[in-house]
This record gives sequence, C-alpha cells and structure tokens, in this order.
Amino acid sequence: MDETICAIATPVGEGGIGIVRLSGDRAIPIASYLVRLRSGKPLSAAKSFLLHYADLVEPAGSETVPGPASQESASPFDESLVVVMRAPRSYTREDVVELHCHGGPLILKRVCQGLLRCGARLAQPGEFTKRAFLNGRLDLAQAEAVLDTIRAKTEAALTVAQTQLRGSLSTQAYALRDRLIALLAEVEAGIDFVEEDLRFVGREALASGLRDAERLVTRWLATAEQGRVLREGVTTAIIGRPNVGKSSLLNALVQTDRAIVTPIPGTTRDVLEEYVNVRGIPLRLLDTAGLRETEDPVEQEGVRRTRTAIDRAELVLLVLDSSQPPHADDLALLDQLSGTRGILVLNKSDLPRQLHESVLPPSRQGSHAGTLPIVDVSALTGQGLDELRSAIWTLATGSPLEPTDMAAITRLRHEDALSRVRQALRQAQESVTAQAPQECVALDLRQAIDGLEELTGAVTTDEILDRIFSEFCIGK
Ligand SMILES: Nc1nc2c(ncn2[C@@H]2O[C@H](COP(=O)(O)OP(=O)(O)OP(=O)(O)O)[C@@H](O)[C@H]2O)c(=O)[nH]1
Ligand SMILES: [Mg+2]
Repeated sequence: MDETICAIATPVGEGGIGIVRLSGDRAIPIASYLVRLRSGKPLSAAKSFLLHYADLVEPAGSETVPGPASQESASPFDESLVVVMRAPRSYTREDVVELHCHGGPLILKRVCQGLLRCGARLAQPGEFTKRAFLNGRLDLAQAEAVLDTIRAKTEAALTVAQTQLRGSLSTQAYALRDRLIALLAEVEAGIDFVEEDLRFVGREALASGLRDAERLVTRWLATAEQGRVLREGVTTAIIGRPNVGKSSLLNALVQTDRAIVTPIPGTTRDVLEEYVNVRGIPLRLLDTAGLRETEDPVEQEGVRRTRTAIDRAELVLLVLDSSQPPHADDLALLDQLSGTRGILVLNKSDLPRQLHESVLPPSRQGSHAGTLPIVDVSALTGQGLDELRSAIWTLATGSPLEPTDMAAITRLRHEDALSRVRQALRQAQESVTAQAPQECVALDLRQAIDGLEELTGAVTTDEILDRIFSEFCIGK
C-alpha cells in the first residue's frame, strides 16, 4: 500500500484514447516527471477533478535521478488530458492521476515505462479496486460487483451487478446482522443476570426471532442459482439424431443464419458455439453433430466431439423430429440423459404430427426421462420458441420466478458464508429448544454474525482477497 501503482486502464489495442492510471502517495510527483502542463504550472498545483491540457515528455535525467518534466529540453511524444484526483475523493481513496493519451499501444507503453522508471510499480490485477476495498471505499461484495459490472453479458446480469455495486447485498447483510446483534445483546444480558434469575428475552421471543432470521437467509440462499446463472451463463448443448433440426433451432434462437442447414443428414460436423440472451441469461449454445453410427471418419470425429459437448453442458436440449415416428436412437438418447438437466424439444411442429408424448414407454414414466419438460417448437416458423425460452429459464435458475427485488447472491463465496449463517441459526434454535445454557445460544449467534461479516468483507483473509482480485484485469 506504500507503493504507487500504475497500469493501462483501457483495453489492449488501438483506441481513440487510452488511459494510464496512477494511484498512491507519490502519484502526483511521479506523474510530474512526464507531464508538462500547457498552463505552465507544476502538476502539484493542478486543481482536482479538472482536465488539464498537457504535453507528455520522456522523463529527463538518469533512471535513478530523473529530472522533472518541466525541463525545457525534453521534447513531447504525445499530448494528453491529465486529471488529478486527490485523496480521499478518488476511486482508491489515494491520490490518483489519470493520463488520457492517444490510444495507441506504443504511446501507452511509453507512458507506463516512464512512470515505472520514475518510481511507480506495475499494478497487479484488480489492485486499484483492492485498494478501494482496503481503504474502506467499497466493501467486498461491492468490489466483486465491479468485476461483474464489467463482465455482464446481458441487461439482467448488469442490473444485478449494479444493484450489488450500490451496496444492496451488504445493506441486506448489515440489516440482518443488526437484528442478530440485538438478539445477542438480549441473550447476553440474560447471562449476566442469570444469578438473579432474570430472563430478559423470553424463550418464545428468542426462538421466533431466530426462526425469522433463518427464513430470511433461506430465501436469500434461493437467489444463489439465479445470481450465478446470470453472472456466468449456462452452457447448453443442442443434441439429437441427424436432420431433426438442431442447427435450425440454434439459428432460430440466435436469430441469424449462424449454422449451415441442409436436408442432408450429417450436415453439422464440428461443434458450433454461439451466445444468446434468454430472458437475461447468457446462454452459451453448442450446436452439435447428429448422433448416429457412421463409417465416415469426419462424422465419427463430430460424434465424438458431440459427446464431449454433452459432458461439458449444464443443460441439454434433446431435439426430436415430431413429424417422424419415434426412432430407437431417440429413446437411447433419452436414456443417456438421466441425471442431466434437459428439455425435450419436439421440433417441426408445423408438419403433421407422427410422434406423440406417449412415445415414452410406460417404464419411463416416473423415471428421470419421464420428468423432462417437453416443448413443441418449429424452428422454421418460430412457433413455440417463447415457451422454450421459459422452460430454459426455469430449468437454469431453478425457479419459475422472474428476478426479484431481493439482492441476489452471485458467488459461491456468498453462498458458502450464508450457508454457515443458516447452520448457526439452526443450531441456536436447537439450543433454545433444548433449554441449553444461554452461553450456547450466544456462541451460535456470534457465529452467524461472523458469517455475515465475511459476506461483506468486514472480516476476511488474504487468501480470499487474492482469489477475488486475481480475477480482475490489470488496470481495474
Ligand atoms: N418443416 C420444418 N422443417 C425443419 C424445421 N427445422 C428444421 N427443418 C428442416 O430439417 C432439415 C434439417 O435441418 P438441420 O437444422 O440442418 O438439422 P440438424 O439436426 O442440424 O442436422 P445435422 O446437422 O445433419 O445433424 C432442413 O431441411 C431444415 O430446413 C422445422 O421446424 N419445420
Ligand atoms: Mg446441424
């Protein structure tokens, strides 16, 4: 934290402008070596939060004793708009300088190298945000939301990330923590006065307080799947026999002619991948080669790749051709789906129907395959696609609900912490029921409170921080 860090904050490659960011105690003096303000003033005199027009020069002097940029001799290599944000009113709560230059990779590299030579060090991934967290500007859930905001692939994912960035998750956690602290205070008051046999909280009131808290945590945990899916998306494989319309379905869902469609069975050979937004869920769709026995070595390889795709998929759309009588291979595929989240897509519903849902032999009723949702669609006319999207949403998020206003938890870390909170609350209730000493209840309550503090990062470890911030890009 004593060091001043710098990094290119804009994406790699050419751009209209490129920004180099500097943060730390010495951000302003270090930047001064490169920045020559057109106003003629020194950078240290520049007002905060204003753009200052400047020339960028190679720092004069040797590497160890660089001369300041105001030296007349230095010739500029770029012009720049420079902004100074003095602590604590900056992203990191440290002094921050941003140099807005022309967005060419060589220029940005030169600026960075100059800053490094003058005493800055290259920032690690996410280090700016990490400093914002360590300096108390963001809590941990908000820091995570910064990353989710950058990475969001759909509007819904962005909404969740932005709500979390505004602090919704932490507000909810703090509100619950306050309730538990109030309960704990009463329990502890009861302990202190136990000799006089005073009971400050009645057992009933305590039990119901704990029960309410547990219910809230359970409801909260239920948002985990939705949050995760919105953040990470769902890998979905479209599989089926040749010619049933898998590629047509992919095209219909992504609304472009992405995959080649022909009446010839065995058209698709390689696994095709495309992202599509289904009700806010980023779906990574894989179109695969039709599964069948074949002598053709190219198609055999396609079939092998299809199997790998099925293994990797979190959701499988098994496509059947409803204009054909049921085929033994369809039933075989159905059986292979057991244990996988899947949807039976009966395609070609625009044609006269030959295949009925009763294709599932009675032996399958009640088995896993018998419980798969079934949707009629026509990839050709688009009929039934909305129902398919709903079915995907329900299956992927595990709930038929649209996103709620409850701040969804988005990471395994949140889920893990909240599970421990719930466990501790249950334990506390058991202690109350068993008329265990108040100390036991107090201990459980403290554990639940600890779990909530972990969620917001009030209590955390270096290991957790490293894991979170290493996911970031350099410069954020
Ligand atoms: N009538 C009708 N025809 C369809 C429909 N969907 C696909 N087809 C036709 O079925 C044929 C095969 O479609 P594809 O999308 O290539 O089938 P596929 O499952 O990808 O086939 P392979 O890649 O060979 O495994 C094409 O002639 C499509 O035009 C549909 O909903 N209705
Ligand atoms: Mg195909």
